[in-house]
Amino acid sequence: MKPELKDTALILVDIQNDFCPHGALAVNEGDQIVPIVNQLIPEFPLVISTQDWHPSDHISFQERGGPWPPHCVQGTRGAELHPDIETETIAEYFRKASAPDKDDYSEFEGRDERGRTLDALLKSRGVDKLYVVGLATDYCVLETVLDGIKYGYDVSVVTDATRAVNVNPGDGEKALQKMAQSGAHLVTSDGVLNPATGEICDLGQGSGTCDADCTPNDCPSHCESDPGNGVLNINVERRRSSGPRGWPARTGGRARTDRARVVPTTYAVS
Ligand code: VGL
Ligand code: ZN
Repeated sequence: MKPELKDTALILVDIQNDFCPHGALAVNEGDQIVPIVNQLIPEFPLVISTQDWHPSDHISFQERGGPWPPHCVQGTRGAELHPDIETETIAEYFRKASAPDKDDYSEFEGRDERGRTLDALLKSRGVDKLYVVGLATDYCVLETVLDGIKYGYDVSVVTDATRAVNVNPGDGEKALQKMAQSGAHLVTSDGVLNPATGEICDLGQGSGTCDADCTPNDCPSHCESDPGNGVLNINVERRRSSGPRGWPARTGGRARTDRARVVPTTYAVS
């Protein structure tokens, strides 16, 4: 486990057969996130998996006037998690949208086998940061991330470990933008697994990745002293994170976390 991911949970949103190729509500490339998710799992002290879990007469199904073909019907193979997910260290499972007359996209509406909500479980474990992966970007990932922020968590979305339904082209991109605008961090799995690469410089004006435009003036704790050399000094960052002689780190008045924040340039938020 990475020490910077203490108090952090990884939430696997609905990585189920029906949302993967050949499934009842197949998400393009839905299965391609599985190897990435499997790489992320060992890095987190708490891993939680969720399922869309509908009765066969669910209100979201087209035969009842809903938008979707029947999918993730309780007890069917389509509702099972993708078989290649490494489940050994998944600590908790939540299921949602299991009453016939109500649909839910947010996993915060789900319950575990003891009837607990996700928020109650997370708070009982002292979790205050979430990393969200899974299916689909434009529905359950989106609503789970927005709810997570609403419930007070620091939420990161691992963008390459999500895929969108894209009922309308671009829905997935729009959903990511909405998450970022709502305060979620958009990160890549590479940034989580190798935090020295592509770290976001958010101390100076014009936050952006530490690249050739980045000077020590912009981001004194990130850059090597050589102006604009584009090299991250991760050791300096680590030293500063706990501050001198027991004092909190100086952050220029902005809340900071110790971990790397990586924002792919296409989704960069100002
Ligand atoms: C989902 C559509 C219908 C999801 C669930 O998990 O994103 N999408 N039901
Ligand atoms: Zn559903």
